Amino acid sequence: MKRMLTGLQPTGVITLGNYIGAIKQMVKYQDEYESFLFVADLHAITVPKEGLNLKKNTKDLIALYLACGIDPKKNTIFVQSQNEYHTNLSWVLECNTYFGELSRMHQFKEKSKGKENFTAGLFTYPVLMASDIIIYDADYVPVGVDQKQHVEIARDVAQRFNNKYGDTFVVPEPVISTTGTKIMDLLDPTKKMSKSSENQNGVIRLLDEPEVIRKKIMRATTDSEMEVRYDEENKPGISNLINIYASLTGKEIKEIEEEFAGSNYGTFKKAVADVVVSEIEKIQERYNKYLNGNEIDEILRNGANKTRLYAKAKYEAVKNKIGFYN
Ligand code: ATP
Ligand code: LTN
Repeated sequence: MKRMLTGLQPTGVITLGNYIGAIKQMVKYQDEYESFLFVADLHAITVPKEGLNLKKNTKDLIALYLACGIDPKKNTIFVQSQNEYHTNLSWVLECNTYFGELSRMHQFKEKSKGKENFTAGLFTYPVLMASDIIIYDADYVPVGVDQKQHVEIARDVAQRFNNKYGDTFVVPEPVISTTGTKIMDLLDPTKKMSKSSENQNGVIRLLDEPEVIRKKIMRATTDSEMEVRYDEENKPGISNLINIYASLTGKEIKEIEEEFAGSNYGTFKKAVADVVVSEIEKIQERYNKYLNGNEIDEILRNGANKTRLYAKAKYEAVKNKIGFYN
């Protein structure tokens, strides 16, 4: 059975973008693949954030994974920092990754831009991510399009290691959903909807009150035309809402344009708000149940035990190939 793996950072309540870009895909494929889903807490400290409550965010994120339909019987769920083999392997991979490669990463360029002090961890972030993936021989990695470049570097590093030391790692492939690959900020649709965005009015969080979600969508930036038509370049706001609607209803873009031909933006926005609220309300009910129950600790204990065994075996194999003293 092919293996699928992805992680999200516990940097705040997850957004509709995270849900559509990453979690919904894991739910969709959990019957088809052996699935690994983790909390990328080591990545969450690459950009210092004041008041970041990692423990709380981690538990909340797991409760949200479960509430979104991730089945703990079909997925191995774990916390990255509970498995030290990821960072052990990451060092070895760093010694097989080029400075130039890491300098070209869009995320690094964006997050370091204009800053005098950014961490070395922000720079080597993609190497730890490669380690997260290849230590489990993951075949597929569902991510939003913003992370595609990082999965590509994981491929390059895996191939490079295999060429140098002999077949060791499976070369992973990114899996990007065709609709809604990148959900944009509602107020600034040229920017990705992001958990850590400063203006929360442009971001839908999975734990926002339904009324708040409706308001955010009704106030989303659009254009001065009247036509519900997909055109990312000239109509980024409407195109973003079409993407959201398409990902949640499973409808094609063409079908949506036909459905709303002749409707004004207000009618379309209301329809988008209805589908978003209906999906999120169901998630919120289940979230509260999981957060107040005691399943999570056990799920994480099992996840840590299982993944440490896998990861240790791979790391030992790597050490042998390199020729470290054993
Ligand atoms: P931060 O703001 O802290 O950087 P983030 O919201 O960008 O966080 P991550 O934890 O970095 O979220 O990403 C988790 C997953 O969600 C990744 O696979 C990423 O590609 C996906 N993702 C994040 N934002 C979006 C978005 N706006 N649209 C689609 N997918 C997204
Ligand atoms: N960088 C990713 C989180 C992440 C990840 C991974 C995703 C860390 N390690 C391995 C897929 C596979 C992000 O910001 N979403």
